[in-house]
Amino acid sequence: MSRLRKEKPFRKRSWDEERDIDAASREPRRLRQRSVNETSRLLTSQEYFTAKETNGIVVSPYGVLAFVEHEGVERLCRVVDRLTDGKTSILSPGDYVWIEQVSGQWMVREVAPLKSVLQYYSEGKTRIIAANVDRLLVVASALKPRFKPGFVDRCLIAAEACGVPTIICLNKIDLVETVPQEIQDYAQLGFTVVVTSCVTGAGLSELRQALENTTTVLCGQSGVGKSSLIKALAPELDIAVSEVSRTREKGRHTTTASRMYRVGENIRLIDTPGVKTLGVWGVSPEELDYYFPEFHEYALSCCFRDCTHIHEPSCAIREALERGEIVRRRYESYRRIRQDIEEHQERNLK
Ligand SMILES: Nc1nc2c(ncn2[C@@H]2O[C@H](COP(=O)(O)OP(=O)(O)O)[C@@H](O)[C@H]2O)c(=O)[nH]1
Ligand SMILES: [Mg+2]
Ligand SMILES: [Zn+2]
Repeated sequence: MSRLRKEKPFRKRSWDEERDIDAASREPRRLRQRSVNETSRLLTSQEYFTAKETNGIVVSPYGVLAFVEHEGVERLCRVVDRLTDGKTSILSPGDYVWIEQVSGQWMVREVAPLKSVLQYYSEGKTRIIAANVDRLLVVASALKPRFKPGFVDRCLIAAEACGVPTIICLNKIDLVETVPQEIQDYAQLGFTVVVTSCVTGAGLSELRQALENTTTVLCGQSGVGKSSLIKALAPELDIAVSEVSRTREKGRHTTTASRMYRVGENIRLIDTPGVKTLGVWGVSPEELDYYFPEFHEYALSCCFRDCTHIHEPSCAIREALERGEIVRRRYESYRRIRQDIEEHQERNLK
């Protein structure tokens, strides 16, 4: 297929060199300061962009068009050629843009540099889920679909690799008698956990509180109740839940068919129908242990500096595991993810 334009669409690295977050993200991950659920290092959107530079925020990109929130209303805009490849634009939900009207047609003329970006890897490509997000809300359900902590682990790693703090939400708690042990483990590890039900309303005010003043992306398997949660927080919104939304989204060719919703004055939520799983392929096997915070205090005591914590003698992590100081399920999750990453690397080298 011939391209309409030769030049690749591009985003200015920065409008202001001091604010070049790309430079920071080029540092090796290990060197970056981190702590579980750290939130203070992210500037708020208001701090980062002044009104002069941008006047809208992308709600949902659609081919060379985009819905943009501007002056409190949603406008359908055309995206300037420079920011498209003729078929799709480089915009993601959450992108800050400058829009203006040209002979009656709203146009996206400029896009701001990224403050943060939530992305995943798929088929050797980086795909952006959302831009300028403050949080990732990892949604799981207690039942229907069955609770899969391994999926939650992967989401936590993918978010951490993007420098995006996380909240874990266990929904559909009305369907079970007790909160699963794995959820209690996450809380004990220092992750923020909220347990909710869209049916009984349990935990919803706590969830709202946790989301206050943020732009948050919801991710999780299909059917866990992401759309229902948004609807529960903002009943006035017209959101499709369940089967309807799933079939409709199949026809869309953008992989990031996500959409931003405004909940009250201070909360923006980005629903991600297309994201079944966040690949953690951006993470190398050697640095995977770094994404398991409970490993940190032991990892330095392993006999081998490049210990994989799988087969080496005198492995402090496996010793801690035997003593019951590391949760076995998390360790098994580490092994599985590590194996996946290695297999993925091998496939890509062939
Ligand atoms: N029992 C129960 N069902 C729920 C809850 N939240 C959502 N559901 C149902 O789960 C199904 C999938 O919900 P949906 O919001 O479309 O999930 P999504 O695919 O993650 O957006 C729908 O039939 C909802 O009515 C809940 O808290 N409890
Ligand atoms: Mg949905
Ligand atoms: Zn080890």
